[in-house]
Amino acid sequence: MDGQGPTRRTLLVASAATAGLLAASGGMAGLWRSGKALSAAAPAAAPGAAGESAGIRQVASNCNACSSKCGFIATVKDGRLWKLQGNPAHPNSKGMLCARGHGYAQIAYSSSRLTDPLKRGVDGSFSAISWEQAYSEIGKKVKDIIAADGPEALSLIEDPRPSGKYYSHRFINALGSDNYYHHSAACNLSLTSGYLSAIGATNFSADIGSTKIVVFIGRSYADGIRPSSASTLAAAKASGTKVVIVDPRMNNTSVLADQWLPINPGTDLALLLAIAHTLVVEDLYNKEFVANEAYGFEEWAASLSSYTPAWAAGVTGLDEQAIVTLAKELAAAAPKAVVENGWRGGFGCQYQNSTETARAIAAVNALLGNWNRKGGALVTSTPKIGALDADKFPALPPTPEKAGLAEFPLMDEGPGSNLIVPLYAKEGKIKAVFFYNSNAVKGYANPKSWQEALEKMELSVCIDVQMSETALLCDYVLPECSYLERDELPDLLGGKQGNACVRQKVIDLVHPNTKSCDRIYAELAEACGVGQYFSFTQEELARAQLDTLGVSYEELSQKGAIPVGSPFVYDKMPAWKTPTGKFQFSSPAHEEAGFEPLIHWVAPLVSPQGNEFRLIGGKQSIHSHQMTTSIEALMAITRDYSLERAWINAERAKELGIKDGDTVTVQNSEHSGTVRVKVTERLNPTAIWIPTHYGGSSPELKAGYGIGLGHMDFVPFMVEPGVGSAMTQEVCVTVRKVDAQ
Ligand SMILES: Nc1nc2c(c(=O)[nH]1)N[C@H]1C(S)=C(S)[C@@H](COP(=O)(O)OP(=O)(O)OC[C@H]3O[C@@H](n4cnc5c(=O)[nH]c(N)nc54)[C@H](O)[C@@H]3O)O[C@H]1N2
Ligand SMILES: Nc1nc2c(c(=O)[nH]1)N[C@H]1C(S)=C(S)[C@@H](COP(=O)(O)OP(=O)(O)OC[C@H]3O[C@@H](n4cnc5c(=O)[nH]c(N)nc54)[C@H](O)[C@@H]3O)O[C@H]1N2
Ligand code: SF4
Ligand SMILES: [Mo]
Repeated sequence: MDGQGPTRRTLLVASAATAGLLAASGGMAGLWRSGKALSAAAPAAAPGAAGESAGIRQVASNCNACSSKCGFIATVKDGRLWKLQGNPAHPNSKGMLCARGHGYAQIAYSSSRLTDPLKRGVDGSFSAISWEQAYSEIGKKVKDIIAADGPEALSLIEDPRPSGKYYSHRFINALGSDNYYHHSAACNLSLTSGYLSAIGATNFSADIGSTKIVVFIGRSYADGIRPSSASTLAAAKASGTKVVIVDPRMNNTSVLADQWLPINPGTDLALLLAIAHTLVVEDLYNKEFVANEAYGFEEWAASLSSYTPAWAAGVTGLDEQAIVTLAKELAAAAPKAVVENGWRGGFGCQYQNSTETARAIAAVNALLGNWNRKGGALVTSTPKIGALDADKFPALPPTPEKAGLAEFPLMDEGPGSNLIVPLYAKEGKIKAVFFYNSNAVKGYANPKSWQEALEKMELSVCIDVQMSETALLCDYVLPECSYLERDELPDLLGGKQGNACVRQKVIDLVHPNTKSCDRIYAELAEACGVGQYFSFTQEELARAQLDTLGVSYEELSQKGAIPVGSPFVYDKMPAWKTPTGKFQFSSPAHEEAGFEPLIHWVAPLVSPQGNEFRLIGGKQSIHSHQMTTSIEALMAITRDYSLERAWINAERAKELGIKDGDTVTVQNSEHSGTVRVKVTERLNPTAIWIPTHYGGSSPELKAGYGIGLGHMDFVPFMVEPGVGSAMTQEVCVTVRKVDAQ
């Protein structure tokens, strides 16, 4: 994609600088301000005059600081990134970026950046090598492994990005393997797998803008940020929507909430089953829906008898009457009443019962008769690329079945469970792994387990922009340029209105020896002997893909986001792409795989005993997973507000002689670490809550190194039966005050 002229990159938008001027602080400020100051109020470019001559350009692109990929308009001054403004045309940003979106842009100029390919020596130290050497050594190893063990010994793991997900998948498939996985086993694999079995789709959207009451089960719009979600909720609240937060922690969305239910962690399923019980026993459910659209209702309804509100109160720690009242309020408002779809926090991957919890959320929405109704639960679609010219973009060879399908027969197959990779590595069945945009070692399961697995591998390759904990353990580290320095394939987003969006190169390469992932994969493929599958440029592919959608490449480049397809229509029932073609209260696939087919109670795997706490976690608005802790400006905020502190309930703290601000040791069989505490009434007493961004253990990422606790360090290697999620909160710890010296 080199050689793109200013015509494509240059946006003729006339917006005055309305959104936040990038507030660069700390060490990066000098780099950011190397050009002359541009007033926040100054028009960035006049209509029809791109401002090239004045050294100012604007480019539409999108963020890479989390999977929302919000659209922005970047202003570039004298070749340097000057500021970002949310793109109003982009469905996830709707004109706003979050703090991470601004802060993470500093990665382009960060001193933590990888600048050259690296090879790890026997002593664990890295030396810079040429791309040619990296490709030829990796290519030879891949060919040797295929010759000795077949392509099924290869694997690839990524957190998907617009180009990454195409090129990564195509690369591993071209080599003859379908051992391709997303990060999902540590994010939302239980959720997508559970919804697949109930509704035949991996997710739905809660129609919050039109609902009367919304219940959030472990999802916090004010912490796990997506700007459009937060603004929709704020507007709904202002127009009278009742907002109920179910969370062991009074999270920051509480500022928009009417009610907080401080549930015992891991017991949301009991609450949902008791709501279902009440709706059925009190005859408050939608009979037309269950008669026309559902499979297995009668049997399921009969099975609910023991899930009384009194039983659920005992399990969840909530008030029995509060459960009954909530069920009745939902029924009274239905179909403009919805249990929100969630993302990670409560049931994305945390517990032995997480998949079942997702099924139960779908079932409560079904009883409310709200599927595809205004103010209810909507199954929307995502635009799909059509067939491409097979001569130009050749079909891929057949591959053996993805590893993990036999072990986890109920998992959402697309992202799969990446935990099969360490499991198979330990058995000698997988011998090579590629990581793209993924810090699996620190975030997907216990880091020691990943380390052992990687030690057994014959080849490990990490494609990253900085020296992550995963990169530190790989044989080869390949430096990608940052998202601000590369073009990517169109990004297709679903919702009430589908959209095509685009990431474009904003600035020239900061480090000349870094490359974009399309080039890295095409060149790696050539070295591995399968270059014929990559005989096209990324731009040719992007144009061909957009042609199938009837979208102009030039127009998309200029606007950054364009609506595609028809808008969602209310009241047309979902297609229910389930095996029975119906909404499923009972799942034949579960039965076939030897699991209980009806949606039912499953207890969490472990419960805190004696002095123990359950270790739970969550997002903070200024960080993304572990990766933004390398950004000094964001870590400065962490330091200023001591955001790394663990939360502990005030009563429990008192019992343990712990005061606000004390340093404690948090310990279990896997790990022990010290951290300061925040003593609070805002937490269920059975839990200790930590922000999941900290505990960085790569010395190369200085800003975050050694600060706070790393959640996954405490989590034993485990997999949720059936789907293979990491069960990240089936973990108990003890907490004791560190005596003052
Ligand atoms: N700031 C920020 N925003 C992000 C991201 C990020 O890294 N940082 N990442 C994006 C991604 S990839 C994701 S997956 C989403 C995640 O978005 P969310 O799922 O909203 O994020 P979390 O903060 O993990 O979890 C939300 C809440 O779940 C609560 N919780 C924990 N255990 C339980 C439980 O057992 N039951 C219930 N009911 N609640 C529980 C936590 O206390 C927390 O307040 O955020 C997205 N947006
Ligand atoms: N401890 C812990 N574990 C977690 C989470 C958490 O918050 N804490 N969150 C969970 C959730 S919700 C999710 S979705 C997953 C997320 O899983 P990951 O996406 O693997 O999480 P990150 O830790 O953000 O790691 C992303 C990696 O991509 C690299 N990277 C950033 N930009 C680029 C780029 O442009 N190109 C390339 N090639 N690499 C890049 C970063 O340097 C980092 O090493 O983790 C899950 N596990
Ligand atoms: S939510 Fe924030 S970090 Fe995520 S893509 Fe949007 S602006 Fe970037
Ligand atoms: Mo996630």
